[in-house]
Amino acid sequence: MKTLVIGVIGSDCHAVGNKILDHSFTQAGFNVVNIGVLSPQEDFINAAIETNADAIVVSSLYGHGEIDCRGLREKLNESGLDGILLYAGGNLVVGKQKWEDVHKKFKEMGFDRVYAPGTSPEITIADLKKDLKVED
Ligand code: B12
Repeated sequence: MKTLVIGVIGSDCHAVGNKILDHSFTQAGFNVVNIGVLSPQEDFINAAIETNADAIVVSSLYGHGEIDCRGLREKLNESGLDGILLYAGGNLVVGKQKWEDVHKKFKEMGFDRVYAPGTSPEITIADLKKDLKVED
């Protein structure tokens, strides 16, 4: 069974989507380690190390995702988690920035997949199965 660390990064307290993702990923057959809301980058890294995780799925809802996520890939690399699958989604930036620009920015920050607002968990589940080579 593949292990996912999920959580809401930074000073973000939006809790409902996190619960839904936890439920959806668990139902889809993943071992979910949910570090919850208000999670600093270090908590994602420590949880991934402690649980030997296969992927990290970061949520950001309150608009400060870019600041909160910047540097996470570099810190993962320094912690020996180089190459770990890293996704981000939610409402990653404030207001109405062009999605292509946001997507490009997060890809440049080292995220493997970046999801637009309103993306359903099913899409992420299909991508996780593909990227982690999970048989259906
Ligand atoms: C409820 C709510 C609150 C509550 C949160 C209570 C709680 N503890 O959960 C309170 C009142 C505390 C709050 C506060 C704030 N909020 Co608020 N809040 C909302 C609201 C109305 C609903 C959020 C919600 O629960 N949605 C339902 C769940 C199911 O949806 P979700 O959270 O979006 O999650 C789904 C998807 O995003 C997606 N998803 C999430 N993560 C990921 C990750 C991946 C990889 C993928 C693929 C998908 C994915 O899947 C989830 C499940 O379907 C939204 C507006 C809205 N209609 O969405 C604003 C909203 C999120 N809030 C917003 C803002 C700005 C704030 C504040 C900054 C306001 C302020 N100035 O104080 C603060 C921030 C507080 C903080 N430190 O976090 C903005 C964010 C704007 C942006 N990003 O551009 C929104 C969009 C409102 C708006 N239109 O302006 N908020």
